[in-house]
Amino acid sequence: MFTPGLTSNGPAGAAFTILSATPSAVQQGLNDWNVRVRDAGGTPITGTLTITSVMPDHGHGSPTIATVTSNGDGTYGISGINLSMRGVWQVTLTIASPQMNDSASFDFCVDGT
Ligand SMILES: [Cu+2]
Repeated sequence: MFTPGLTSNGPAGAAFTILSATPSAVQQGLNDWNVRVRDAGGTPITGTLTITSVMPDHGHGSPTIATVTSNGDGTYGISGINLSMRGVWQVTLTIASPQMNDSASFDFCVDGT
């Protein structure tokens, strides 16, 4: 279940937070998120953010690729996260920057609309 502010921490200490989402509840189909990445001390991490979305139970990913835009302040806009089927999705965010490399995952159950 998605709630604004949902955070997942990576093994290197990065905190990936979904600040807001459109639609506000994760839905089957296209989703847009605003994401913040900080290190364990709360410093924003500006770098290259990538996203993957897969259905572990089905062995496939999204049929189209999301677009990530860095706002230059440790926040990122992600558009077109394509959760194309009902079921369990694992969405992984990965940050690459001179400060840190890390990744963390979110698990969602998409129940259709
Ligand atoms: Cu599937």
